[in-house]
Amino acid sequence: MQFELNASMMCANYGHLEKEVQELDEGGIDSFHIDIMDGRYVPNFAMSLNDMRYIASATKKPLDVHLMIEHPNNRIGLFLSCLRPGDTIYIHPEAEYHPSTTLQSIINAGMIPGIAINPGTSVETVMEMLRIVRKVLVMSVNPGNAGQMFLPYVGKKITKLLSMKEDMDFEIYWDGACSADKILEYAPKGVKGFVLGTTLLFGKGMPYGETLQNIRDLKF
Ligand code: S6P
Ligand code: MG
Repeated sequence: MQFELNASMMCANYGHLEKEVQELDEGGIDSFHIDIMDGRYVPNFAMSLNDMRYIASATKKPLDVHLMIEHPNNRIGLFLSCLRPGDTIYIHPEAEYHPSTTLQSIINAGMIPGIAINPGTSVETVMEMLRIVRKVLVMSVNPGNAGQMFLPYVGKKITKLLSMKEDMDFEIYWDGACSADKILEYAPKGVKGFVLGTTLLFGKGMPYGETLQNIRDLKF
């Protein structure tokens, strides 16, 4: 079964960030998920530009930057300047007046454009943007914090997106409270990648490589 595992770096141990990145990299993580918050679009702050720059310098694996900020286009150059071609930027469409302009800036810079869809946002609301993006990050918790409970009503939206992804040419990623049973259920249906945080990867007292291998060894 082919699927990607992405590490939610806001859940990492910042006392040993170099070791965390190295262990995840060598343990077989596919990409590093970088949560950026502004305390306005969501009521929290998470990672900084410096964290992002450091991680980009410490690994050759891709970065997926999840912008939970108002009007990302006002600052998009700052984020783009920290990234390498082939990295991904997700924006929340409702945080921008002209989200398709922001997505075009991401494309023009050689990055992969994505949108993040909140639990309370319908597919219909973002329909036109599905034609522009290559990745759709489905939030299965409300944005702003790690360690929250899965919101089961999101399942129907994933089913709807799965039925559209071939025609509209995008891939689906899962963000929030991702557990082994969710990977077992949704990877075979076609969800391409899963963001792993406190539910499955961090703070378990187990080497990351072992956890990642256990996930890849799940019996589908
Ligand atoms: C939430 C953020 C997510 C979390 C991730 C943590 O605002 O976008 O990326 O960091 O969900 O995983 P978990 O397993 O603690 O929910
Ligand atoms: Mg995220």
